Amino acid sequence: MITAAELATPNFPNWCPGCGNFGIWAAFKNAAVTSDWDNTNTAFVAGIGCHGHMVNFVKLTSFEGLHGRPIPVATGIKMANHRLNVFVFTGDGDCLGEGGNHFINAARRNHNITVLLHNNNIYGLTTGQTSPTTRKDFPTKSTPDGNPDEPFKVLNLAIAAGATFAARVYANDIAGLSAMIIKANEHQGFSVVEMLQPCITFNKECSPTFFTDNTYKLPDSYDPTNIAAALEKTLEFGEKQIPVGLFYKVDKPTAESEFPQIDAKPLVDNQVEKRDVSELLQTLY
Ligand SMILES: Cc1ncc(C[n+]2csc(CCOP(=O)(O)OP(=O)(O)O)c2C)c(N)n1
Ligand SMILES: [Mg+2]
Repeated sequence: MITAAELATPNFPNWCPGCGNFGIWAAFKNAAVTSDWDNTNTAFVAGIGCHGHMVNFVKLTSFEGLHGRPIPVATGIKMANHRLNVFVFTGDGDCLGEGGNHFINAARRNHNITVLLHNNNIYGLTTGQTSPTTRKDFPTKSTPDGNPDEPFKVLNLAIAAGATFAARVYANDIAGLSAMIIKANEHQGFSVVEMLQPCITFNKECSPTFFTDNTYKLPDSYDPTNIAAALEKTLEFGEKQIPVGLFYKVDKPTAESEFPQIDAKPLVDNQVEKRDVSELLQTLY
């Protein structure tokens, strides 16, 4: 069994004290220890931003690439070896701004990966510009007179694009987030967990009290299999009115299972042998 000590790196996170990334970090490590995720069965990819520093603080096979591109790297890893649990840590800017096209198309294809979306409603690392989830009229460094644009409704977008698992959790609810990460990984398909993350330095509005005061848990009577009801629920966002929990879940074939050569066995298990391709090349002249 993997232990928390084995997941630790020598570096203590340099996130601002009070940053929601600490809750996400703790919840993910807790999920990894509970589920025995180690370097033989798990890999993760992170985007660029404060969230992306996760690669420095969790000792598992990981990759941090270009801004907005963690999802294509993760889908590549999953296609090459679908035995692995594959996670993406991505920011609201990374996932929905620079990487928006990757997000919607990976959802549409139902790649069997788990996207952990750090939604602090701001570009954190670059010190506080408007992101695609910043609320309309909110003043930021890039829009000092107020954001003129409407934000994305993250889970509405995810479900409409084809995500087969869509949930929202407050980042500092460590036990709840940890359980949701495990559930999202168990789901066979494209899972999105929107994590409501305080950025205490560059978004004074989305503070821990803002989230604790205004979130409520979806009731047990809520049916996450009804897509129309789920899409409607994702539109709800207001004072004392931010639902958290599992909004939507449906079983559909994953992208990987649609390819018989991958479904039969992971690509990495195939023997690579040298072949003479000169005859094939002749056909191209
Ligand atoms: C292609 C590209 N564009 C812009 C940047 C500059 N940049 C680095 S991080 C960042 C914002 C990240 O915001 P978000 O994804 O919300 O992550 P957070 O820092 O809030 O965790 C930007 C714009 C970059 N590195 N690469
Ligand atoms: Mg952000």
